[in-house]
Amino acid sequence: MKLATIASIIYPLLLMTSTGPVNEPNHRQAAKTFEIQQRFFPAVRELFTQMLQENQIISNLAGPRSRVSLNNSWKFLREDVKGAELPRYNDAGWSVVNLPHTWNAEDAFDEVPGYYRGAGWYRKTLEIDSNLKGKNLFLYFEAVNQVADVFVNGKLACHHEGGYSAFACEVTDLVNFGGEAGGNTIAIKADNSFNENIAPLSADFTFYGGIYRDVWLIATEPLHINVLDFASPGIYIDTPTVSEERATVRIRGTVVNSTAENKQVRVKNTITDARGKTVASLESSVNVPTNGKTTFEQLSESINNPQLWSTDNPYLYTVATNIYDGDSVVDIVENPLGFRWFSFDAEKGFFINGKPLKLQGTNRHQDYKGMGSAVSNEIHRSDLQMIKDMGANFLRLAHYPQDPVVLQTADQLGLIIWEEIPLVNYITPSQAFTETSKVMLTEMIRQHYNHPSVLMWGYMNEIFLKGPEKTPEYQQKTLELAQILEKLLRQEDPTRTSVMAMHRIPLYNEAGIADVPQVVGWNIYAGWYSGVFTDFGKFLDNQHEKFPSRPIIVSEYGADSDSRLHSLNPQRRDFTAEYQRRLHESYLQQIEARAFVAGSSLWNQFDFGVEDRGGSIPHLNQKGIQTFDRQPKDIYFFYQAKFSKNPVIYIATREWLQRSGSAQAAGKINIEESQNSQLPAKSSLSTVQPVEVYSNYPKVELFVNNQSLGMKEIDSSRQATWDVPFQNGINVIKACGFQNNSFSKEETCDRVEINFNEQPLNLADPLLPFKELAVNAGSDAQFIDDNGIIWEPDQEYQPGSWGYIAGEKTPPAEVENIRGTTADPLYQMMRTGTHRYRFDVPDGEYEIELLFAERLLKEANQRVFNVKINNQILLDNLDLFKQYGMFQAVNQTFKLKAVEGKGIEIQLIAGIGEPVMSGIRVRRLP
Ligand code: GCB
Repeated sequence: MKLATIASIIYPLLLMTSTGPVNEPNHRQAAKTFEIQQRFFPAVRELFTQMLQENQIISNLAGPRSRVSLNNSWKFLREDVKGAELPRYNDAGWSVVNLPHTWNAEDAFDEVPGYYRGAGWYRKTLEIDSNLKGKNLFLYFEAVNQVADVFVNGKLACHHEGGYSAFACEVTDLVNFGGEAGGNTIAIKADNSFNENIAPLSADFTFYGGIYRDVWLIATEPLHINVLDFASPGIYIDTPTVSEERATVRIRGTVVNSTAENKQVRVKNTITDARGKTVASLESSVNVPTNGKTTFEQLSESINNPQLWSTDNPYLYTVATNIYDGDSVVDIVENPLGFRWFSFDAEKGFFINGKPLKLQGTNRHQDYKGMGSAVSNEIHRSDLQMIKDMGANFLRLAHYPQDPVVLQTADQLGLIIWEEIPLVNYITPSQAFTETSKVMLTEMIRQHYNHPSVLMWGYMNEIFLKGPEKTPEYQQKTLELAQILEKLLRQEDPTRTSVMAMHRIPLYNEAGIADVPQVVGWNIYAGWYSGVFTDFGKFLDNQHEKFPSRPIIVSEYGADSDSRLHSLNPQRRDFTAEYQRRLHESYLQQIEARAFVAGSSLWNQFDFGVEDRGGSIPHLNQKGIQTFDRQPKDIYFFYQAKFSKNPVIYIATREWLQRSGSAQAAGKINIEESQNSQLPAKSSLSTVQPVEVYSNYPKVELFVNNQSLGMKEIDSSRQATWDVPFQNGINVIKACGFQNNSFSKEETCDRVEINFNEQPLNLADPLLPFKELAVNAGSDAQFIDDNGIIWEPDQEYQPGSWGYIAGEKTPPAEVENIRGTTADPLYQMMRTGTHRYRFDVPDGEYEIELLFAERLLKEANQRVFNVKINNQILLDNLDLFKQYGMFQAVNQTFKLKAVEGKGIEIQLIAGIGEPVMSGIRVRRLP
């Protein structure tokens, strides 16, 4: 047995034993395997590395065209080194990685600002059997971010710019066959440095470097369908006429001849339906000169009663293109085909196959927790499945072309696609930038031309957001670039619609750029970055009135959220799940109320990586309605209840299963009252808080601890709310959907358990003996930390209870990453100024933990203060910046006794500047 074979058996086994059970979901397993690969005990790894590094052997390929994965076992080094393209280069010390791979999966999430943007090398040896002599060989990269130089046996095979499209390079003349010269060395230098000539120059996502999609070796006969036409399938299919009754199909392509003679070839296209039945055959003959290429075009006869592709019934045909040299088939390529037609109307919105359809959709970035952009095809597929399961019919692939499997899955699931190239925030007004942008657009269109799901191509997102001074000259250059790309787009593909996404400033209209695309997309964050929810509808109405002939899509809207933050009084930018829900509920209603809005794509389906963001979870954009590892947030089910045709019943508080509150604060229900109602009194107090249910049943009944709180009608925003009296401890909540007042099946019910932590207003209440209390100082939101501790929203002191006396709330700035903690939100909010906190706890021994961070001042001696507890100075001349630096989480713990009914008083006393405090935890010692 070969060493490589032994290694390939033992190594995964070793990985398995060190990564735990193998029946975990694939992506988690993959993430762990990846982690282990990075950290595995170095000596053992080195041994297996050597063994795995034997040649990958390519032999005996079946059929006229074959495709072999080159994903496994690459040597990798994350730096630029001289001579790494040469076969003799010694890469023994490099790590071994499998593709897809990125070198930024970790450093884009650590506490050190910035991430590696530079060059990295990948090397691999490949033995190609001599029986492949005479074939044409290509390396096919689905994407490398962002510049790639591909070397074969030391020679440059191709250079590619742009990190999100595929490219192919022919290597026929560069390879050795059989064991000659020890196989072939494939070396790729990838580089994700900033490059002013390559978009994106700036954007709200991380530019993960590396070979993060699949790599293939393609082998064809010398007579073949063009592989090098911008890495497209070489075949372009469209439907010049299409209706419910009949359709015609046009098929274009290019045949390449690298034989030594001119060839007369037959091109035969067979169109089959989903069951494999042939519905049309097209045939023609083309003359292809030696070492040349010839294009062909065929038009089918009329196909009667085509099955249409739609979002409800995504019916796919297949077009098989066969190239014949005499009687033998020398190449076969298959492509999908869907029959559909569509249009946009500025007044009435979107139509597909003659029928109106509101585009109900979402946006998606391609990265995943722990993996960066290097995600498996399985994840791409399951992402789209989750979007489809939500009931969406529309997906904007923001802000770049995505993996081939994404487009295939969209075709199969029936998701309408808007795809775009990554010109985001600003441009470089240079010829070189224009050229790379044109190549990106051509690649995207040609590579994904045959996907019936794609209806819209975009080429700019919020292009006036950042960048250089927006001088009239710069505006003019940006407009010109838009016009160039628009023209190219329409030449390349007159069958689709052009779109552009813009943000809410007048410049797009003033500079004329909003007049360039056929459909305008607006990204609106009213009620998040500024303003209120209803500014959104007003803005749309205003645009529609001013530009009545422009079709409009809402291309983005959303709010960041963190499942650890909750509020009964949600506020703009508080990152609570509740605020996110309110915003989405309001926006969707405003979208639905406007027939002229063709549809919308919410921002964003999944949280995604943005290295330089510092929200409540650093390095993430948290506007996902699912987390970075795809856990649905409560708002996901609002959309499901709105969009899905399947029955939905969902108690919208799964992100908030640990609640707290005090009966008096929320409207007291005392023991007598609860005894008089139909609820049995289980504890001394119960606290009323709202619970919402999302459902598409007409009526829903809610039960709390088996007692009905009554049946309610579900309103047009697919929800109903109950005031639930929570009792201290576990509360079982059940909601059941009713079709026609009759309900029988258990599966129409949803059930959750909420652990309620009753906080009496009177801390000395003997019915609920005081144990502990944690305060999220300066914040109106409740925060649940990794240990399950609930940090209560701040409140003003009332005798008998607890709270602040004086001071002010200081909300966070845009970007704040607090080091040394995962509880960033606790430190990002604080109380500022000379102030006190009182806790009227019973006498006893206590541990008090105080939380601080310097978030605002960049110098020492600007903020110096004392902290006294029960009149004793415990922190003297605290200068957070001087002692700990900026953005560092600081915790100080003290023990003391509360005596003579005096409770605990914490005083912050200014020396220089204003004192600050972020949190307090008071715990009674046993
Ligand atoms: C936008 C951008 C998108 C951002 C988003 C946000 O308008 O198009 O790239 O991620 O806003 O969350 O701010």
